[in-house]
Amino acid sequence: MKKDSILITGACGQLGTELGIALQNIHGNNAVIFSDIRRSDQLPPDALFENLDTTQSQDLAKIVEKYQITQIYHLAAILSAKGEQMPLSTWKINMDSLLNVLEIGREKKLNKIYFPSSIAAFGTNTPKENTQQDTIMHPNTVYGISKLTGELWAQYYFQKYGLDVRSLRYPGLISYKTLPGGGTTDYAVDIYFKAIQENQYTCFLSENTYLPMMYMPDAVRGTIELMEAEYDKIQTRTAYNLGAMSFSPKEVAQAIQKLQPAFSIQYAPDHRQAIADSWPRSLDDSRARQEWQWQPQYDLNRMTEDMLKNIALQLGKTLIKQS
Ligand code: AKB
Repeated sequence: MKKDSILITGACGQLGTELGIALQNIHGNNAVIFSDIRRSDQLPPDALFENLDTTQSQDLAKIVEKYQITQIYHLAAILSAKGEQMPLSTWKINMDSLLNVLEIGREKKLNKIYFPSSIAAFGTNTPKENTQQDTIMHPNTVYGISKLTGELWAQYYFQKYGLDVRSLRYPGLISYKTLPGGGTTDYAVDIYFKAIQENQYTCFLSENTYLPMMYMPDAVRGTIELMEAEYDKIQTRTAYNLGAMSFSPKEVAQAIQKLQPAFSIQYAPDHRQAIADSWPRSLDDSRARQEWQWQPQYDLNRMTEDMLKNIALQLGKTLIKQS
């Protein structure tokens, strides 16, 4: 069988860098092509990189040809909060790039395509607790509309052309290696950095805003497990709910205080509160658990210990248990 050659779009984003490194470990450095509109310092120095704006179909086609690409992880997108500042260009960027990827997948008969969906695909009138896989979906942000539409396009290309497109509805992703940008769940990353840097944090969401969240090692493993699962196991061709934990800003602050009792938090909700309020508070991901045996490993406390330890190391600070 031909060896896989994998293209990651939006590879310098929060998920792309870590996912790309995990894929390099499995397939070898030369089998993974990182691409983005510009290279970031976070990429491994030996990473193969191409400048690519995925809204330009001819540029995408050239790279697919150059590296004889067999799989694409299409991560390039504008996220929820930033998208609300530029709705029409967000729609254009998110949809044109996805359709370009699906079309090249169809034309070149690529083995597999990965497209990330999000909890943003749900909306205000979705039942909030333990949100089901199949439920009311009327997203309120342009990012959410693009994710729901993207799920339907993914399913369409699978049903009509047999293209093996797979997708997950990610919760908020939390990581210390590459920072997120432009999302509503970004507070759950900022809070850990500010805890180490300033021992206090002002949160842009209110204290009892519960949202589904996931630590990056789980997200990377879940994505690869989905992509490596046997074809017949993938019965859901829109996107799978993917859960791990659910918490509020108050609860993450309490988890930090177990390790840094002097840490303090204030609340100053802004325009992102309405976006968070339109999303589920927790997810039912039983379909992913049943069909391809999804199982998260990190809960809030385990993640908090790991985040604080690693950010302190990164910033050259000592994590002292203060009492
Ligand atoms: C965002 O906040 O926009 C993203 C997401 C939940 O998809 N992190």
